[in-house]
Amino acid sequence: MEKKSYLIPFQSIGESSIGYISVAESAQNIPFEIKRVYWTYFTPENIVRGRHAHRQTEQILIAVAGRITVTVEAADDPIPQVFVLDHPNMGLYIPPSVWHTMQYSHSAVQLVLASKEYDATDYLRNYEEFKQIWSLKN
Ligand code: T46
Repeated sequence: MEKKSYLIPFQSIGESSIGYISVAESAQNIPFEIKRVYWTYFTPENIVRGRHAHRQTEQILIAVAGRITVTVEAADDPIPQVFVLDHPNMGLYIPPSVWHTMQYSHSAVQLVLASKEYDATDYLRNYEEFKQIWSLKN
């Protein structure tokens, strides 16, 4: 059984009169050592990004502004799950071997915490290959 995608609620430290801070820390609330951080912004609303799975990289996606609709499909479960990230205190953990796509509201800024440095060979960008590799494993 592969690991599943799941939401990670971050604590909102503060109050409305002074604003909030949320914290991601490897030994505390992140299930891997963070090796890379990147962010995505100014994505037109009609664009679907992603359309890939990772061989090894684990990630957490956070909509630090705006709204992100993330669709995930686990290699061992053909029924896709849809997560709407619309609050900066919520993260979505995506394990390896999960096909994912993202759509962004106009103002969305996506922050991603990743368990590995960037490596183009870690990406599976062909959906048929993604399904085939999984079926060969089982
Ligand atoms: C993911 C989703 C959530 C780099 O050179 N270094 C990097 O660390 C990253 C993340 C990307 N790039 C280059 C590779 C491509 O030439 O940036 C370009 C766009 O990457 P991509 O088409 O993979 O972008 P998205 O938005 O479809 O996917 C990104 C991440 O790449 C991916 O790992 O899971 O965000």
